[in-house]
Amino acid sequence: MEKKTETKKTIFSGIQPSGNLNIGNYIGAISQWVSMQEKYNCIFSVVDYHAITVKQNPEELKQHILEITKIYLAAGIDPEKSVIFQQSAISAHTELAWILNCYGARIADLNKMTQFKDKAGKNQESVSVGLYDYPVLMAADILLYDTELVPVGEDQKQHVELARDIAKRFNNDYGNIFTIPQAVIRKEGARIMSLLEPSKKMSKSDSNQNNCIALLDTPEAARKKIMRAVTDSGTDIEYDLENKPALSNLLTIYAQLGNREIPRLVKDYRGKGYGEFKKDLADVVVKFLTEFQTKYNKISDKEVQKILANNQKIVEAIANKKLTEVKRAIGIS
Ligand code: AQP
Repeated sequence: MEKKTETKKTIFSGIQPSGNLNIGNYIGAISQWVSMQEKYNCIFSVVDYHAITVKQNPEELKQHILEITKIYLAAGIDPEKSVIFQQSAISAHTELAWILNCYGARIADLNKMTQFKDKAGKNQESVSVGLYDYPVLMAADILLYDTELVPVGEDQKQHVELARDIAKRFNNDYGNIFTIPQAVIRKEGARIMSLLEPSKKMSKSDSNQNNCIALLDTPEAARKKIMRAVTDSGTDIEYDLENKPALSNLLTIYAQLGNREIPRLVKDYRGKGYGEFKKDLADVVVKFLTEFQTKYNKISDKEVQKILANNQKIVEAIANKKLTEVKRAIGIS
């Protein structure tokens, strides 16, 4: 990372290695990060302690940690400008999370979290305590680095708001320790929906991977998924979230990955059918994936391990400084 300057704001964000990263993660989160690198001090984490809130296969988890780091790099995160690190390597994250569990977070807050309700479903009593407490660890991730901006997809907005509330409560009791963060959510593409069930979010841990285009899907597989994606009744290509949610989602993907404007696309496809639209969209997705994977395949495991090891020291120093400040404030250091 370039030297932290007083004039540059710090941004922090992360993704959990809980499955195959997909174009939703790319459009909603990673693509925003890439464009913010010049202007901000950037810290991006592979948040593996978040992934284990749901049981992971150890070998797959190990693989996904390397994979995500490579995806960050292939997407354009420049290790000369931004810091990429593995969350579990920095013990300050879990230490601060514990302190915030005690001082700042409330049961009433966690009970409101929609992601927990969605993920736990009917099993709220039997899922892990970690899944319930996930937002407090996320607050710790953010608050450790005096983060001002958190670029995320729309589903994470509620968690960033909780981090703000926790920081404000803590500051109220112990002085001005934490910077109050703010979520940055893009206007278009903040919530890419599932291909077969457009009422739900495209999610990397979806048990039906036909709902998602993974960044590492083969072009042929991605093409098939697009061609099989559900569409709405009618024949016109229109952007109408209420009446044509499936098509609106496909138009958003087209616009984001093909670098096009939605109104222009709607104009270009006037009088044309869904079949032609989907075929062209598949071409756009295949082109994007092919270019992305060419970059991805050039990055070695060794290179990734070296970046993670080097950055551990940089990040540890920042995180430990904040943690010490917090411990002093509450009287345990
Ligand atoms: N469908 C989406 N559209 C736009 N943005 C999305 N993000 C996730 N899904 C979409 C954003 O990508 C980042 C990933 O965050 P995460 O891995 O910490 O967890 P998540 O939000 O729960 O993402 P997933 O893909 O749904 O993972 P699983 O299935 O493991 O829970 C965040 O910035 C998120 O907003």
